[in-house]
Amino acid sequence: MKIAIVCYPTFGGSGVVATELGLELARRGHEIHFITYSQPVRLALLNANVHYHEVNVPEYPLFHYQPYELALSSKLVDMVKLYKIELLHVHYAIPHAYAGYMAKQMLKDEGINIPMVTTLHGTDITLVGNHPFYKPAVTFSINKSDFVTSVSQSLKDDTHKLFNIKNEIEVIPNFIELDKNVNDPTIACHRSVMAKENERIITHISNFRKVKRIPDIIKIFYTIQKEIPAKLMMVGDGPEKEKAEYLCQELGIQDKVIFFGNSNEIDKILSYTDLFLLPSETESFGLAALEAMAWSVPVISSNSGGLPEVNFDGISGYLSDVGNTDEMAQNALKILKDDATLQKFKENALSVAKQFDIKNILPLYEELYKKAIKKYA
Ligand code: GMT
Repeated sequence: MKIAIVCYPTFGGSGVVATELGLELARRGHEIHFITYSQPVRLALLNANVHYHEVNVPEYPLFHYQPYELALSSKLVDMVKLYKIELLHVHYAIPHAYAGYMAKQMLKDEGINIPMVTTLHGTDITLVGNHPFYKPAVTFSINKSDFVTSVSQSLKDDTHKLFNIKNEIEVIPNFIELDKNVNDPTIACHRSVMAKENERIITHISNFRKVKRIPDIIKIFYTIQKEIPAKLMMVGDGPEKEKAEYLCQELGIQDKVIFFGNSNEIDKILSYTDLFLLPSETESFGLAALEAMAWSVPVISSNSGGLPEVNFDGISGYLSDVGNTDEMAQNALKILKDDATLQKFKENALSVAKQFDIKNILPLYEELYKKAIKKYA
């Protein structure tokens, strides 16, 4: 199949899912065209099956806001015609489903009928999309998609609660590529640079937005490090980062917390991590937690949104109410207190992650694509 994938190219779950999906589809022989404003961060290599088409929005003094949707839909029309693309898969409803629908209409005018699959990721529904400024356009473009998927049951339920959606929404959970998690003989060496042998390594990875509750992470770690030797790895960048750096100084734990900024070495960091923290306000799925679990890292998370569908309480980690940092810290200590308990949680985390193996999830997308293409055949 020839598929166009539209996504955000930045660090962030929806872009990561879209990129990994495209790469695996390409490995399976499909021709994939990523169409977005810059090369997706996880898209290292282009090859005969993986193309990237940049959407350019020329600056013009009259425009206070550059019309990205217009440029994206025009690019989609051109690329569909040039490469004979058979299907559009747009990730994140805003503005991708809207631009995709416009492209469909323009193509229809030229006698080309192309199906569009829209995948809902989370904040496009729960935070941003739900805003009255966007709601009519988001509702319209979801209803005009040929097929709609959501990354968790919780997100599907939220979508029905918040929008008047007439389309069926199929839940296709996010996935993980487990095969890459091979034993790297240099892991011990990387670990020793970050922490002493007796220190537990705790990690958080995100885009440091308010929804991630970054101060909660610092509070949880503050309690942990009072009880056991530990280091905190804070990976990513965003509006809450600086505040967190100050908070660490105020608490006098700055020497125990390392702020990495955005990193392309997530796998390396997770490979020597003992515990992952994700106390988010809401999380439609929590891909970062799954990525950690795939590296046998147990997770302390909130119980909001789709997190209970990924992190199993008392098995792959623990879940608590949003903001209950005391309980989160106590649960973390329960896991970290001795090697045998930690080892058990590590094994469990990996075995839960295996349920989300890309090999089990990808055929669900392939089936959907076939159905979508058939609709207009
Ligand atoms: O929240 C983020 O870090 C980014 C955001 C995105 O759209 O890139 O993530 C959303 O989509 C991810 C992939 O499906 C999910 O794993 C995240 O849980 C979801 N974020 C929220 O719901 C807050």
